[in-house]
Amino acid sequence: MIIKNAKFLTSIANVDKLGQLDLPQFAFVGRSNVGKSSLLNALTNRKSLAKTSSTPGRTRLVNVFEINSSFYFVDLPGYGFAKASKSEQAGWQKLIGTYLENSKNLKLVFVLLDCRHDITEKDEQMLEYLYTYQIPFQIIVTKTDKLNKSELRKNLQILATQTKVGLGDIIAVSSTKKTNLDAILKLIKEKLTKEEL
Ligand SMILES: Nc1nc2c(ncn2[C@@H]2O[C@H](COP(=O)(O)OP(=O)(O)OP(=O)(O)O)[C@@H](O)[C@H]2O)c(=O)[nH]1
Ligand SMILES: [Mg+2]
Repeated sequence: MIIKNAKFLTSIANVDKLGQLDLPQFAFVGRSNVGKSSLLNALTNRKSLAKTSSTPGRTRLVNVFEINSSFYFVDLPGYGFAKASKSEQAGWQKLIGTYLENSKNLKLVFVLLDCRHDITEKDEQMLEYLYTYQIPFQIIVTKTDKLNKSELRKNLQILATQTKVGLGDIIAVSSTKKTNLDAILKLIKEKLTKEEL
């Protein structure tokens, strides 16, 4: 899979507008600051298609990017952003939930976890939610450039146990170093039919 072109399509703050997305979709979820927007940029080879920030809570809307005129990348707001007010958090949660439950064209959800941290209660809730609604997902472990090989191996084993998936079912990437992005692109290709590509 080669990403030839990527463009920002729209930002959605209102759940009513979500039904208008008519191409296949791949969504990125994970706690705030885990690297969702950075991964999207790395995959599309664009420096700042999706806005990234060292300040958590940067992405507050559902941002939709059109790829190769054939599918969408959907950058969802990060959960567990401590500084957001309760009502703000509840609003995002509703937006994310409504999106995930109602997107008929949702092919796969990438659930991002930071290789340096244990999974949080919010991550567990997200995984349970995806199981409950039978939404296909793929665990992506991010920021692998931040650890040495043996630390990474150890943490991947821990994360595999915590998420109850096999170690082989985890894709570990670095957006900064552009490591292992091919594995994600390959998966995307597999999820699309010939007509959709
Ligand atoms: N070293 C390293 N830093 C990364 C990597 N990916 C993201 N970062 C950094 O992590 C911070 C957060 O990245 P974002 O991509 O904005 O995270 P996000 O998940 O979109 O965050 P929200 O929009 O707040 O939910 C930024 O400072 C990035 O530069 C990576 O692979 N390696
Ligand atoms: Mg973001």
